[in-house]
Amino acid sequence: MSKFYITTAIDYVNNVPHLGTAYEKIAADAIARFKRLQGFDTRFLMGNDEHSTNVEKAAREQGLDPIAYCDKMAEIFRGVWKRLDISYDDFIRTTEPRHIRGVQALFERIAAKGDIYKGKYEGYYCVSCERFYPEKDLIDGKCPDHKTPAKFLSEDNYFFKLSKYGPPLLEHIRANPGFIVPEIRRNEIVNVIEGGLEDISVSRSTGTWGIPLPIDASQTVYVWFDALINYITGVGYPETNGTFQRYWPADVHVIGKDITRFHCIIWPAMLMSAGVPLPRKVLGHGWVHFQGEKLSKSLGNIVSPLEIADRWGADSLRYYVLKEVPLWRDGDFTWDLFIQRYNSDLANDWGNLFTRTVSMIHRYREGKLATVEPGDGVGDVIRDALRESRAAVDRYELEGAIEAAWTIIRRANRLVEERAPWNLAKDPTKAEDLDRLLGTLAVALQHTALLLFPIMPSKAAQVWDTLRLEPGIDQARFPVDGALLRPPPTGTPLGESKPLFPRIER
Ligand code: ME8
Repeated sequence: MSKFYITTAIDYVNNVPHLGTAYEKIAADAIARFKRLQGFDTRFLMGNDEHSTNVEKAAREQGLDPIAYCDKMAEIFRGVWKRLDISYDDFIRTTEPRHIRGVQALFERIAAKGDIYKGKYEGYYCVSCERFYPEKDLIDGKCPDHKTPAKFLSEDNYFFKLSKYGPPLLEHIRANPGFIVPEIRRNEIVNVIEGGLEDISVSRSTGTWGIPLPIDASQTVYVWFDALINYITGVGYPETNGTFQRYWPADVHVIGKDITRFHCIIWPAMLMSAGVPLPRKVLGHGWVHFQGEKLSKSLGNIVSPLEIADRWGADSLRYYVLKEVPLWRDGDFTWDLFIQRYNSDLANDWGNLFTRTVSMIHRYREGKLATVEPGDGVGDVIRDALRESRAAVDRYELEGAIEAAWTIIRRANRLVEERAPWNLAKDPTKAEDLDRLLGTLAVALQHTALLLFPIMPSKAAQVWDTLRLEPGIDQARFPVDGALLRPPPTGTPLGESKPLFPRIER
């Protein structure tokens, strides 16, 4: 069986998850779920990035020991991901012994290669980015991203010979056009490398909140050097048999556009130095804004994904962000558009197809299907949708996969209008036509559940179970190309027609 290994950024835990971090996890989750449906042996890794100065500061502000604080935050993060139905297979924390061991092993290999040397770092550092800045990149002495003053540091540190890896990195990027997507990110990275890479400091001499350097325990590993390694410690590194051998290299790292440089320059250079194969792809997704503004604490517009999920369900939040914020560009969350999408796409289109189909089968046929051969060309619409969904996911266009499901929904709803089953039901000579129509609608609905399961897992499961399909939808697999799923049973009464998405009244 082919494998598929997908990761997200690991989050800093100085704040709780917000809409932006949730978006990334929802998108990666949908991809992982699609891959499982397509029969891949899928591994989905997430985690928390704990050795940051900001995390330590947040802990101290709460009067907690950093590790006690991180334990508490890990529970909070996991709770949010559970509520949003994020189906990670493993969750790594950078304070775990398995990670620390792997970081030290990789560091030692890089040092053994002769790529680490001692030097003096003098320059600016933004604590929020956890990154060193050349003075020329600061604006009035402030971080261009966070607009907060950068700190001047002067420390004896260990450096990594990043400069040496510019040429092989460029060669790799040119030989593998799919390595960095979307293209705009790829061009950005190529420009940075062509501008010349400088060696980077990879240790800190102040503080103890971090992983001790294996070659000098008086220093800790620079937090980014530490964090990036989670992608391999999460599959067992430094052990290179078993899980690591099975899943590495990762098929895709899903991360935000602000941190592509770490993932497309520093990380692959570290791996090249250590002789570990590079990940296949880095996907630098866009930003989610809220009501047109950047999400920021100072603007006070940090919406909790839980608030949306608690009011309108996790599935409708998942649907909204995946439909409205394609991975390759920025997008916006507004309450107006959310309510509009919810009422028109979810309540009217999909929800209505579900309730009307199931209610008619109850009303006219005591809940039982007589035949499940899709007619009226619906079989072909489904076959095309299955193909298009798969192709869209291969291009990481989740909005395209949603659209594929909607071709079935629209066709089926139109069929109801055209064939007017309420009239067929009045005419005993049309009984067979009605049976065929109801069977067609049920099969259409079944396939919408399959295609939307990665996007809206809990509503898709409701549709699936109502149609009395077995085993459960989490065991379902895409049919082979050109085929349809095994249809719902005939003669077994369907479940109740409970509304999928009760309308939101303004
Ligand atoms: O950067 N829209 O952690 P983080 C979309 N610990 N994505 C957003 C976003 C928004 N408004 N805001 C943040 C870190 N993100 C490091 C990563 S990985 C080895 C270490 C994304 O908690 C952001 O781009 O600041 C990143 O991919 C993720 O959320 C975590 O951000």
